[in-house]
Amino acid sequence: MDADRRAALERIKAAYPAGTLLDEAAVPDYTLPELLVCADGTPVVSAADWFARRRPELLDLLARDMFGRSPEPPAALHWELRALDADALGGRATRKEVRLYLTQQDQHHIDLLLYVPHGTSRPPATWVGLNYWGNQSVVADPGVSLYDGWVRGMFRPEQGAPSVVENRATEASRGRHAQSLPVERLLERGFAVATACCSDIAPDREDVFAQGVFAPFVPEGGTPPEDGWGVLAAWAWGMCRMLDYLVTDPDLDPHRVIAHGTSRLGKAALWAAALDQRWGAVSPNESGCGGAALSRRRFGETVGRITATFPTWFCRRFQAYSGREDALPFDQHMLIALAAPRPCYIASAEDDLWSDPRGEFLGALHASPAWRLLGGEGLAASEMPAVHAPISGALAYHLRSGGHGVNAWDWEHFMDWAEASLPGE
Ligand code: GTR
Repeated sequence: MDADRRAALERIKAAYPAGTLLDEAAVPDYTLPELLVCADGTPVVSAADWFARRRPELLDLLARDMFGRSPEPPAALHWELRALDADALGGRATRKEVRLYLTQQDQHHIDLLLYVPHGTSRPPATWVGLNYWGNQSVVADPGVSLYDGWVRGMFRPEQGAPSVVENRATEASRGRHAQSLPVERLLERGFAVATACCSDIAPDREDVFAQGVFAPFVPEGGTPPEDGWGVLAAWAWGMCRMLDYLVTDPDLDPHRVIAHGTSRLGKAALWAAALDQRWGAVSPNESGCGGAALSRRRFGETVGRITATFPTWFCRRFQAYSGREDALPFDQHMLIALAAPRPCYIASAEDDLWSDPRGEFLGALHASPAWRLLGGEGLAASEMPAVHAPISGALAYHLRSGGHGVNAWDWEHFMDWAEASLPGE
């Protein structure tokens, strides 16, 4: 490591809260719970064992102690096509705005935006990612309805007209966050893309349990039970409701729908793929603590830190593991393994120490036995790769240069991987 890089790393580390573990040498010894041994001690030796016993057991543990238990899909789910433009984006795609009603009385709905590219030889694969600032924020298309619900304020001051004023998106927000879900580039490469605002499912704020999908599904309108779903589980569940619609749309290939998300939305994407095996693939980017990074390493963001800062994200039982990571009956390699044998791309960024890039890599590595058990291949390397040297395959990993976020370099690799690893004709 040269002197400039060393100095840059020191600056990055100094910006994190005091007491954050940021040195590899300080990572404590730990033993991961066995992926392929059932709770009763019997080994998991076949795909049948995995699907009948181990997978449901892990899903239950992760629901009980971490994400919280979600309701069954609502029987009353129905939808309405509210707008259709077969000539969107200069004739390159068909745009649909679909309202998903979760209850018969329309107590709550999710507004889904879908683009389908023109000129593909067969129904396309679809990327699905939630957004923070409304559907109009990911694409500069004046035909998209401006989101009128609550959105987060901006973290950083923006150039030009503000895209959020008093927690409402403005016209200036159109296309401002296109890098997070690059609709036009995805269409250009022949993918369909669907999005919804995460606030439509559950706004990321303290009083969330009286809002969003919690309102109709947590009857008392109060705090969910100790093992009841948190915000990440609600987002994951909401993504699965989007999938309920997407698998019925004749313009799309129902077997090639990819759950994507960066950071907190990446944690939710992983849980969505775990909950629902209809997802064809999953792409969690910089999902960090509570996502792909091993909790027992305690590197960067820890269970204690995340549950204190974001008490609504997980179920309340997860808080009991603050500082007690070794007592967790699982670790995050097990969450990743629940995606097996489907394609899964774990991605990290070199300077994003808070998300623990090595912990994310090790999560993928230790999930590999599930892919091998199910007839596929695990991660094709056992050492952390260099920056910008992706490990390709059904279970893929990359480390990008730079900090937290998602950029065009990430996306080109995600798309290459999707083309190579989703089922062919
Ligand atoms: C951070 C949080 C991370 C990650 C990130 C994000 O504040 O500590 O776990 O979710 O936010 O979503 O950008």
